[in-house]
Parts: sequence; C-alpha cells; structure tokens
Amino acid sequence: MPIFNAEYEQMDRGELAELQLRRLQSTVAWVYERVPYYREALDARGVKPRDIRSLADVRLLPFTDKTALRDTYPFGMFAVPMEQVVRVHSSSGTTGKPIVVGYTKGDLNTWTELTARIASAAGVTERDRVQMAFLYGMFTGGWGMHYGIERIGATIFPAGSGNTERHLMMMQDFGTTAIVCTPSYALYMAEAAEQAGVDVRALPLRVGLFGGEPSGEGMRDEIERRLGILATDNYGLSEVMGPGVSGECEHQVGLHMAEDHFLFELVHPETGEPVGEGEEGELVITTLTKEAFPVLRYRTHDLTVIDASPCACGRTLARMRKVRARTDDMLIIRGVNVFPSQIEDVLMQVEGIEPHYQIVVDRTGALDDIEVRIEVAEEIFSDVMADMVAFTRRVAERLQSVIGLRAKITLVEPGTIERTAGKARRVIDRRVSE
Ligand code: DLL
Repeated sequence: MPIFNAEYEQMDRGELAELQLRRLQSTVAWVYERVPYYREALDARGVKPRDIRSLADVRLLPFTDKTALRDTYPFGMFAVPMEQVVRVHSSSGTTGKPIVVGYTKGDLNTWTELTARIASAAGVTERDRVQMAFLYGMFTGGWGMHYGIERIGATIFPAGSGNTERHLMMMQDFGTTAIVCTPSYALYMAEAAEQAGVDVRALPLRVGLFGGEPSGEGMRDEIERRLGILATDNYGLSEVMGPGVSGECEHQVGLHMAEDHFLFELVHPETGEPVGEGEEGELVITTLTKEAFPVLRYRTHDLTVIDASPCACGRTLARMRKVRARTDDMLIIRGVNVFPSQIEDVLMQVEGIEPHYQIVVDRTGALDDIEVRIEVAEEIFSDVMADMVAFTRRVAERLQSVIGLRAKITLVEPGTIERTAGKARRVIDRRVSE
C-alpha cells in the first residue's frame, strides 16, 4: 500500500522527537504572543515559552478544555487576524453554542496532507472513485476528507450525507470503489441495499474510510462482510483539526497518529497525571503546526492506549487503539460503571442481533433501570414465543456477566431504531433532562 509522505510517516523516532520539540517551542511562543487566553494561563503558572526545553516540559503547560473554547466564542481563541482565516468550521455539539475553529491557508494545506495520508493508508490511489457520504457543512468530516482524497488524485463524488437511495444508485452506476462516512451509516447503507435487492458485494466497492464515532471490531466485521470491503477507522476532532489526526493502515492494528503535527499524551482522567506505558488513558493533544487555532494540551475525553512498536506497514508513527469510550459517556447505573461500548461488544457476539441498538437509562423511584433495545433478524420474530423468551434471557445473562447488571432486553423489529446519516445516538439517559 502507498505511503503518502514517507519522509514523515517513516521518520526515525529520535528525529521525530527533535522535530516535535522545535514545533512545540514555536507553538507555545506563537500562542503566548497572540492569544490572550493562553498568555494569561501561562502567566498564571509562571511559565514562559523559553521554559519549554524538552518534550516532557509540555507538562508545564496548562490543560485546555471545552469550557475555555466555549467561553471565547466565537473567535476569541484565534491566533491570527480574520484576514488570514480562510475557513471556519464548528463542532457538532447539539446543545448550546458550538465551538468555532478557524484555518489559515497553511492550516488547510496541512489538513489536506493529513487526510490524504489517511486515505492512502487505506489503499486509496488515483485509480479510485471515492463516494463522499459525510456531511459537507460546518462539520469537519466532509470537507476535511474531500481535499485529502483530491490531493491523492482519486476521483471524488461529493454527494454528502443522506439520500441513501441516490448513494446506492451512484455506487452502482459510477463504479464507486471507496466510500467515506460514519460506520453506522455504512451499516445503514448495507441494510438499504439488501432491502433494495442490490448486492453491494458484487459491485466494485472495495474499501471504506470510516470515522467520526466509535465502533468496535464486531461492527467492523459486520460492515466488511455485508459490503464486501476492507473497513478502516480514522479519528479526529474539530477542536484540533477534524479528521486526519489518526487513521488505520491496511493492517488494522491501531490508528497511526500524525505525530509530526500533534503531540499526544495519555493522562489519568481524574488526576491529569501521565499513565504508565501501555496503559489506557485520556488522550490529550497539543497542536504543533496549527496557525489559526492552535491548542495546548486539549483534553479530548477520549480513552485509548498508545503503542509505539513497529508496524508491518513500515510507518514509524505510533498507533492509538480504536477509541471505544469517552470519559464522559460512562454511565453510572446503580453505582456500576458501564460503557456503551461494552454493551455493543456483547450484542455483536450474539447470532441474530442486528448492529442497531439503543440504550435507555431511566429512574423508577430510587432505582436506575437500564433497557437495551435491540433489533433482531426477522427469523427471531417468526420463532415460537418460548424461543424468543429464551433468546432474550440469554442476551440478558451474557450482558450481566460483562457489565454486572441485569438489563431489560427489548427486541424490536428490523428497521425500527432511528437511522442517521451522521453519528448514531446510542444512549438515551432519561435521568438527565435532555
Ligand atoms: O467527528 C471529526 C471526524 C470526522 C473524524 C470524520 C473522523 C472522520 P467532532 O464532530 O468534533 O469531529 O467529534 C469528535 O468524535 O472526540 C471522538 O469522541 C469521536 N470520534 C471521532 N472519530 C472517532 C473514531 C469529528 N474513529 C469526537 N472512533 C471525538 C471513535 C471518534 N470516536
């Protein structure tokens, strides 16, 4: 498979660390001079840009969280005058004001390179025909991936999200070989194709670039099987750039991180202290080359593990494990900590369960209840009642053995759980006012 920028993606790790330090030093100086928020935060800690003498000195810098980015809405964190900002995007938050981010021409150039790397790592070349099913708009997914794919020289069909019928039509008529969207939308497309009697596996489609939301190995297997493709995962967030932060190569053993443009740390979510080697922690990102919207030690809330061991693809960039959970999506039900990803993993192992589910948490009286609504294959419904009861019990028992709680299992007919063209909404927590 091609390596888009071998000079950087296969850089000697010692040289990479030197490059990171130089870039960290200039980023700290850049924000100190240009962003009042950072100047004040650094002054409050008595830290000056010249105090950054090694990569470990990143720990002298303050963390940045969503609140800081919200409080400075809309452009307060921009480090360049608006004349130099050529594009603005915003986070996909559904409540309140979004977080607004800006890009200079230089930032767009970097972003394009990084999404080109993602597509390239999945094997996309100029011979590919790529169908875009991410939203174009304030969301970073559509535009971010679009330019990277163009830079590779592949042909792009910028259809955008939604209109599944049109997507299926294009897929058949245009000879689409690669698709870009969220994993949940990929599954929805698979389902819509099956219903329409279209056998996607017989079409030229061969690779999928999926990201923007968590998905487990069970989900990946399902997508690969139903669409007959190689499915790769890529990760990013608007606050630090959008897609392009990390992505899998064809070996699917973790997401190579763009360490030449970002400094990654893993910290304990409560103490903020670094976790030990190979341990899970919250990903914290410092941008190293951003001009318009640099961030220092941004708390992503995403939990992962970093592995810097060599990869069979030849890239030297370290890999992060697939992000399955966020520190803030942990549910506490009757005092038990539950992550939606644990539930997904159990469900995906049960034959007859469709990859669409929803978790509903509610409180009756003093007790929390957890209900898992699961779509099941048509055959399960046509079975005798006793079989359905046994099936439900089996799922409840398996779940209990993993999460330690008895959940109410509700089987629903195929197609009844809401589908979105973007990120799936897996959890409805009625205990908190929505
Ligand atoms: O979702 C950027 C993106 C678009 C990445 C398209 C990849 C592809 P936001 O809307 O700001 O940006 O959401 C960022 O989504 O902190 C994660 O919690 C989650 N997320 C994104 N990609 C993945 C992934 C875009 N591959 C937030 N696996 C992040 C798990 C993901 N979670």
